[in-house]
Amino acid sequence: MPAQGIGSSLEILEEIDSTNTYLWDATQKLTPHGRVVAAEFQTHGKGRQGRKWFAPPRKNLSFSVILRPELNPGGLATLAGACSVVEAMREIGVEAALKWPNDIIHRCTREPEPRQGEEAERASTPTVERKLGGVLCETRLERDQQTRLVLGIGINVNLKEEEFSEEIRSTATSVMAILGRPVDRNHLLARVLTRLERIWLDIEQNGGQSLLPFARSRCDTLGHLVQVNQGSQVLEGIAEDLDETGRLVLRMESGVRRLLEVGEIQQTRRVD
Ligand code: BT5
Repeated sequence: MPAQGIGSSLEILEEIDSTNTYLWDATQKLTPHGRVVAAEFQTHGKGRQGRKWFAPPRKNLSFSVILRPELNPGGLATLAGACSVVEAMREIGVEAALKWPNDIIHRCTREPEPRQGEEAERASTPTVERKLGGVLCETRLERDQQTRLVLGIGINVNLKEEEFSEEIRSTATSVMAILGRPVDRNHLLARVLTRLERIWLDIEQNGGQSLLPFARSRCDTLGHLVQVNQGSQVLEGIAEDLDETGRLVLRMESGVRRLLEVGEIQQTRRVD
């Protein structure tokens, strides 16, 4: 792991409310860039907008990284977190993908119903997406005008399907469920941090020039007709692209393009 970069300081806590909250509360101004805090168990793991993040003890990866960029990277920070997980997953044989803006998903094949007169393998194969992990990026501007970010990442690693809480059992999956064997969580964490370090340098030095093509190529959302829930409104359109700051380019039926910074995707269907 890099000597001065992300992961050069790594603390593993047995139990904490949330690794994101911990980094905001406990460390204040002395926290160096790249410090990582992981927890074996979070009593109040957080998702976005006050949602809960579920992870039983010692099965998953739940960690947060403190980042002190020169300039606020906007949506690129969340993309960096998600893409470092996607890349690390692919290295261990898990075909993970990014679901904009902050989900790491895996598509599994549902057995096709053979149509009459058609062989099973020729029938179109529907897939279902399952959530493998998520990113929660929180940003604050300090009094000295420096931006500070806490990038929290949760990955379902060695969970059996029956160990998921009931409310997410049909929508979540884990590395173990996909590969059929447990994986070493320390090695996986090291992989993700190494990828994150590289992606972060690309953001700081080149504005994410390498990150963006990777994110686009691994973004399951692109090319889909989607509904994006923005709290006050639901927008529908074709997810066309990610712009240079990580925003989703949504082409509405009218032809107008909207640039979305945040939102909840309710994916509908692929349009080729
Ligand atoms: C996220 O929020 O996906 C961000 C998750 C970030 C978790 C990490 S763990 C380390 C750090 N410390 C924290 O306290 N948080 C971060 P969102 O897109 O809002 O998704 C939340 C929703 O995902 C929930 O409402 C559930 O429906 C679902 N969910 C919860 N736990 C899950 C899990 N383990 N696997 C799959 N889906 C889950």
